Amino acid sequence: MLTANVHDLFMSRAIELAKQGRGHVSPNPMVGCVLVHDGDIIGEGYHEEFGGPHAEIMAIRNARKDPVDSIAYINLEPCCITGKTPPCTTALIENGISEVYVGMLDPNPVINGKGVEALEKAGIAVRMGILEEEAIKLNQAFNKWITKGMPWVIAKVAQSADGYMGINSDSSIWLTGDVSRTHAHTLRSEVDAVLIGRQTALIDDPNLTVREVRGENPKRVIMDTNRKLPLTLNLFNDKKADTIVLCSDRRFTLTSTHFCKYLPVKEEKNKLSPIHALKTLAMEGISSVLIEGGQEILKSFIAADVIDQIFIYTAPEKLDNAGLKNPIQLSEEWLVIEQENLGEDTLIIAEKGVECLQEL
Ligand code: AOF
Ligand code: ZN
Repeated sequence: MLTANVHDLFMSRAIELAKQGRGHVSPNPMVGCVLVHDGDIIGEGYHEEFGGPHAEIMAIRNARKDPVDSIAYINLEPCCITGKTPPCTTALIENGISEVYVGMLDPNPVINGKGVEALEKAGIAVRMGILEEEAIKLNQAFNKWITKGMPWVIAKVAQSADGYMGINSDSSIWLTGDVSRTHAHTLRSEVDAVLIGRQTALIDDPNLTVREVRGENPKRVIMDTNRKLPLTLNLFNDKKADTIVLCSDRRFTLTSTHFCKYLPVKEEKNKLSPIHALKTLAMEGISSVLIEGGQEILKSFIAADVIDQIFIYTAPEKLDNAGLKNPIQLSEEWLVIEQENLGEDTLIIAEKGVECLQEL
């Protein structure tokens, strides 16, 4: 009989393996699987790419001996459906797995609990909720996307010590240091899409790619109601990642060109609706979005109450009565979950109250 602590250790390894799929599996969840026989790990695997084999199948394939009678540790309930791949429950049953330890139920409504049922029906003992909090956190984007049809939304802002994002909306100024820049690039590499407004696209002419760290480039999304942005912008020419332009559905229909995809979105008070914009992106398979500005976009997303997580990078210098105030106020509904120094800067990460599994 293994001690409880050992179960946590094996699950923790499954979660580490799962993380290796980051940037390659979305909008599928990140899943890892460890097979243990007589206290030894005999096989490991993870979901490596969207459409590819699931973690359980990889672990069975990679096993260095017959997996019969081994225990499987998986951060997500095994699937029992034929999606792009056959059900993992069948593979676990057919390979004689004796016990399955699961991090969290699959929130995917077509699976949710039915995977566990299928295993138990076949006489496999299932233990739920091992490192559940970590398992939920790891797949927070997938959990929201699959249950609500909305992506996980992160707002990122860089500000001066006195709370300004810049001098005015017609100019661009770099406030934070190198460590913050690297950190922000890691953040980019962890989301499916980065979203900016028309003004930021015009003034900064950004690439929105991942450069300071190794990682996948997210899709680039620009809100441009009237499709007026010049096609000379980097985002339309560098071919480094897909570019999506969200525009008004009153004037435009869905169009794809070789330089971008135009997606029509509902208007509300002459602006694109943040909620409809996010739903439209979710339908494109985008499960997480990083909003990188500017001020107008941040204001409209805050007003629509659609932000899940906020990253505030604060530089040590003041800007003394500049014109562009950071519109994000951390009111009491926000919980600061992390605070760290990044060189001379500080980073605060805040989240809305964490949802429990039942609410997903
Ligand atoms: C698992 N193990 O490693 C993953 C699971 O289209 P498919 O076949 O890739 O199935 C996608 C669904 O399977 C996905 O929405 C989620 O519910 C589950 N993901 N399940 O047993 C895995 N990635
Ligand atoms: Zn599966």
